[in-house]
Amino acid sequence: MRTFTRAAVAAPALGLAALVAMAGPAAAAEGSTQADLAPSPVNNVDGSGHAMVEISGTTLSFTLAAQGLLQDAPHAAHIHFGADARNECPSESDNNAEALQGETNPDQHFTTVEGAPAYGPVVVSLTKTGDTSPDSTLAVDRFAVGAEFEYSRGDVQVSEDVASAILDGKAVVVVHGVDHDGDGTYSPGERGVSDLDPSLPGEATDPALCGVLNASQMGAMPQGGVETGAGSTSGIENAGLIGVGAIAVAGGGVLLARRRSTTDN
Ligand SMILES: [Cu+2]
Repeated sequence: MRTFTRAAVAAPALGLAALVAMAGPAAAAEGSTQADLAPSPVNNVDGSGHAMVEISGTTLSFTLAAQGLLQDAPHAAHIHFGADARNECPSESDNNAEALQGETNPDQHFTTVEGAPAYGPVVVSLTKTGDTSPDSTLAVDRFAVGAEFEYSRGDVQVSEDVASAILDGKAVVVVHGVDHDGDGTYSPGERGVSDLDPSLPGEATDPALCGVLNASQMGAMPQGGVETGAGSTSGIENAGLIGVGAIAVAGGGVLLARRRSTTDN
């Protein structure tokens, strides 16, 4: 009888250990995902790109490459995800014919907000330095500058939900910044000011490239990376935009607020 009693006591203890063990691997999810980036609808970008994202637990590392973008201009880039989003890149039918705040000629311009039902809010800002949270959504002084770029970062901390979404193929990489009127710089022009932040031209925040992160095979080498030859030698125009970084945080707050409202549902 004594052994029976021990067994009865031991069983629940084992059960608890098993639960803890099961919680462990979930938090330590590992994997590699990649996305081929293609032009967003409507915005007439003739560019492409590639993103690779690796997850180890709640630590993320990434490489982002793009080409064919507006030269000498900063290009905000993020991982977007929304539990209520379609978890895909937007299509032309997502273009809202009704003008958003600051938007003119809405049928000719596809804005970041219009893509939100497809890809959701920002969950990671793919900055080159500093903060990588949604607070840095429009921190244009810390994103890559130029028509063509490639950069990598590690040690980006994300939530377990975001890590899972990425590994499940539900996260979307979006690179922003287009030159609708072809004047060689971000200007309000016919597009107007940004619906995310009226202190920025809409051209600075409209989506240029998009791609869904999908699981890649173990050990697969990244492919389709963009050659970084004639790198941008700018910095002058960029310097002028550094000042809007602080204001940009307010715009990030808008996206953050959107995120909260969607995730709380
Ligand atoms: Cu974005």
